[in-house]
Amino acid sequence: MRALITGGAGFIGANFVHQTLQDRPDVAVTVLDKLTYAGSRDSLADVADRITFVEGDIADADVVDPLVAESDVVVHFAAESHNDNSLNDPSPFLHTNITGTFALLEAVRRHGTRLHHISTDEVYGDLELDDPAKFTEQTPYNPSSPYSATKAGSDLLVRAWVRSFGVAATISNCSNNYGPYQHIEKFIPRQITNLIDGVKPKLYGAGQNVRDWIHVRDHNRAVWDIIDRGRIGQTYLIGADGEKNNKEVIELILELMGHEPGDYEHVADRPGHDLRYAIDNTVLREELGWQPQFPDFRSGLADTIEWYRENESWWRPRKAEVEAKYAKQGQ
Ligand code: NAD
Ligand code: TDX
Repeated sequence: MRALITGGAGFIGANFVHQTLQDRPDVAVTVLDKLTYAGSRDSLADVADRITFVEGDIADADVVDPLVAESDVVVHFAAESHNDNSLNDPSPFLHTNITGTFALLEAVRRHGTRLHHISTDEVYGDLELDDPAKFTEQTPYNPSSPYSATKAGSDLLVRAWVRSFGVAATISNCSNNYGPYQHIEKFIPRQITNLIDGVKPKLYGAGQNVRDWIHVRDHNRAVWDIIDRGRIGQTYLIGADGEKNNKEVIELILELMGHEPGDYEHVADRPGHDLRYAIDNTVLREELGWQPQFPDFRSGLADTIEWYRENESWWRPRKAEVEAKYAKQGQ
């Protein structure tokens, strides 16, 4: 089987490439990645001789078409992925998330290639903190930010191409991932690398916002389960019952890195900041038999801290620029 992995030089995609090479020796891997600020060849350096790497834009039909033609499955991770960036400049989010997904859909339509589209629980908007409800596959779309609106748009394009043109696609909407190779603009690696630098972690607003954390390897195992056994046209929610508020996460990072739990600072809140995400994973568990292998957030976080300590050369070149951008935003 030949798999075309878009966004394979990003956080989740790079982990997916590593896991696929480890667990699926029958799969030949091609990565298509534009190498934006978020992508890094370094994330694939140790497997460079085992994959085909193509630097290019998913919105460029001339690049995409021959790659899709020679593939059995397209696993579509490529996206602009950071909410804060989408508030500063939504334009690349429309280009990659909407126009890029459209270009891939047209290519899989032409060549009859199977597509799995990676999306986010943020398409459902947010839940109240005291609401016992969780998102299900039936929750209506209600995105809040330019990022989540463009992801919602891309999901709806996929659904329309399945219904209108019979494209063989599935969609998954996952909660917040953590683990190695995550860009240091994101919440958890930003705080870990701040502490390594002797800087206090930064909590947006009061820090009561809840995210439903899942280890990246558990997300990616679910993606293979869906490619192997998912029903065409179906949406699957991926989550590991990992709800925590941001203050709890910062306190745990502080504790695991040997600091006092209160040793962080409050910074400006994110405009339109979603309150709570929570995934009901019943369909994934019952239909596909998926179970998380890393359900213990504390030990997964400790391993992640260790990874950033041991791989400073991977993140160090980006740190000053990321923090300068946040400083301008009062964050
Ligand atoms: P990331 O920002 O770390 O990586 C994105 C990758 O896509 C980068 O390598 C970048 O170079 C590449 N890319 C961007 N624009 C491109 C283009 N036009 N053409 C080709 N490549 C392009 O993102 P991530 O956190 O790994 O997220 C991957 C996917 O998972 C995204 O679709 C995101 O919406 C989804 N997702 C992420 C999370 C999370 O917690 N990070 C949770 C749920 C869903
Ligand atoms: O310094 C920070 N301090 C802080 O309190 C940063 C960077 C974030 N936060 C808060 C904002 C969020 O409530 O932490 C939470 C997590 O923030 P992000 O890492 O930016 O993630 P989020 O906005 O929840 O979106 C993530 O999960 C869903 C991914 O970036 C998306 O790609 C995915 O779709």
